[in-house]
Amino acid sequence: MKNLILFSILIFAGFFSVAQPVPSNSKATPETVNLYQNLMKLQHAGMMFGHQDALAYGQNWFYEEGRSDVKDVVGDYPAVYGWELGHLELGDDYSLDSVRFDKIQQWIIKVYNRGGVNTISWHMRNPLTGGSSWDTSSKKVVTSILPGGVKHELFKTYLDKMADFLLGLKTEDGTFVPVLFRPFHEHTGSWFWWGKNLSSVEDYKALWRFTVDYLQNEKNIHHILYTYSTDRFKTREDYLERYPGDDIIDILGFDLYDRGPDYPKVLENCAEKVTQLAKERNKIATVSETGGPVAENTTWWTETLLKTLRPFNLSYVLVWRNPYKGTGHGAFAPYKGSPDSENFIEFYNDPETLFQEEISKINLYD
Ligand code: BMA
Repeated sequence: MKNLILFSILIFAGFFSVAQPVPSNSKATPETVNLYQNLMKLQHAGMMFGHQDALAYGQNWFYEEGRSDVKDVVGDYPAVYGWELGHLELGDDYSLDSVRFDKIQQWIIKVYNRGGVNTISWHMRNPLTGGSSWDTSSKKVVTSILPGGVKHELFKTYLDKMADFLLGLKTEDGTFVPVLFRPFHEHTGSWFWWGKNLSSVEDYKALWRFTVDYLQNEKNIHHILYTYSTDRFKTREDYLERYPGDDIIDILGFDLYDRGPDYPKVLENCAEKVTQLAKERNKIATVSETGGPVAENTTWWTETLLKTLRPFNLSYVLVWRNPYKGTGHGAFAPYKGSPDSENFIEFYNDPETLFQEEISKINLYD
């Protein structure tokens, strides 16, 4: 039944849409254009589930080929896979979460081959101070990396490394694998060096515009959909304050974690605003990061997350990582034997949620 509804919507949308929306980059590869158009249609049919670092490690394992904590619980993979590229800019072999970059490339290609969706985040180090993404000791970082700034050349080397990584995402027949790219995220907060109180509105927008222009025009990279992703916000104006422009952004998202009783209300407000803004602009809408206290609130998946998001046309909701042995924070997705597993199975079985097996049948890249 679930699949029947899904296919009917996609076929109907395919036959009757007048002008198909296109990604912001007029040189986007055919697979990227197809992904964009199919994600647009799919967000009316259901909401994909995503998990950060899903294939790399889980609560109690690291690098076990074919494994995923979500799969251990429901027998199916997530539909969306998040990957973190922090420390790529240093020329390191490993991400800040200890995952090899060459393995991430292999997994991204594997996911593409089975019809899943890949999204990349980048907790880039502070190019001015040499500290981490969370080093907010200077308000001059963004200015310093823009053209004319003292760290501009250094920043370009960061982008060069990102470009090399992205250009390495190629299948055996030479097709570039489309990915969603979500840099400079959570900028309505002030915990990263690119955050609200750390840079001016103009500089933040200029940072985005330089980055996209450099990757597209200097590096000839055309297999990316760009995601603008705030943290919590109240109004449409708040959301759009630092929006760099419809001509470079494809996906409108926000990150919001459940850290207290106001979560459902705030989530509802953000989802309502973002889906509306995306609709007006012919763009895709997402909850680009979330996570709840699932160890204690064991019905969080259906009673909090799904109940709140069900009314909205969202492409996907991605939960953050399950750190190996709980280092740093607890697991945001279920894992074998986790107290929320039963509720997650209910979430999985709900017609609204989409996982790998369902989206494999559609072929988002065709
Ligand atoms: C944060 C935490 C950190 C991690 C970072 C980048 O939210 O999960 O442990 O290093 O994201 O993935």
